[in-house]
Amino acid sequence: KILVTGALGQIGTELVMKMRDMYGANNVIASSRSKRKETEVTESGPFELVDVVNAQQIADAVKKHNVDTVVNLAAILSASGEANPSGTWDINMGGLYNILEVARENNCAVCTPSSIAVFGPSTPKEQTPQDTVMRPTTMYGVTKVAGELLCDYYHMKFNVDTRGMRYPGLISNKALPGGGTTDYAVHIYYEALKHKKYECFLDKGTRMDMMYMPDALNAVIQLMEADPAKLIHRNAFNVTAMSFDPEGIAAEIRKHIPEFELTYNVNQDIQKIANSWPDSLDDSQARKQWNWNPKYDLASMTEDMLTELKKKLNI
Ligand code: VAH
Repeated sequence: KILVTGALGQIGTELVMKMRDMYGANNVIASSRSKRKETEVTESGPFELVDVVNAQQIADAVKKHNVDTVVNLAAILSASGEANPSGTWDINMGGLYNILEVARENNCAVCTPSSIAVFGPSTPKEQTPQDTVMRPTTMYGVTKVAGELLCDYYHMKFNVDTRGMRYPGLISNKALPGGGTTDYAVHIYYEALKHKKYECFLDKGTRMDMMYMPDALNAVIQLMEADPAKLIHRNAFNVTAMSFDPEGIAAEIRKHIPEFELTYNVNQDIQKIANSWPDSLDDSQARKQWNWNPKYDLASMTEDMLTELKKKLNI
């Protein structure tokens, strides 16, 4: 039985539905700290109110449903994290600590995504290696480095089966992301369809690694099902699918919407975060150790995003 925390977020919304298809609805317990409205996630299988800063709520859900695996998606992202660094520490680190303690006591495996946010200005930007300098300049990044180390520690010290991958920016057409530096690459598709123009908060030439959500979901499934004996980098696998800047995604959109116009209104705080991250990752260790192999590139993602969003927006 799998408990997903942060199940109403950008990743959770789609991961819960995919895992319920694969493993059976009753084997995937969705949880979130609040339930604002009924959705397919809350209605198509078990749902629990769990705030990861409350260890008892995690333990109660794990025991009630006989959980053996926790996928912890509860986190405050990079841009919004800078507006509330202490809350970001409490949820991202306090929550993860609680998850790991409950997992240790109840013999659960734990999958927690890390992020390219673990890297900072002193990290090599091109083909960023799997093992390299990690001096992040955001609280989110600090919690992701510390989170990788804490997960390694719980595996080494208590033999908790901890696994995780460093996600790049994730692009999806179901749930909107919240507070991410890379989220311009989601909003641009909505704006292109609604207004045929987008004012980008990051500057021309800001290249970052990105991934389409279907590939991100496969990464969780593949890593969780991988042979543990092969997992050398257990909690911290670099994974990526593509790398582009705002001009790159705009040019691809123009293949479908020729009159699409991209303008810039740079948010200096978010630009500073984006500038501190790599331009392209080396994800060869994930490919080697658990056969990571993304399916979507910028062209196929753009085709699918526009097709799906047209339906969703009734355009
Ligand atoms: C963010 N989308 O922008 C997240 C992710 C690497 C990016 O961590 O904060």
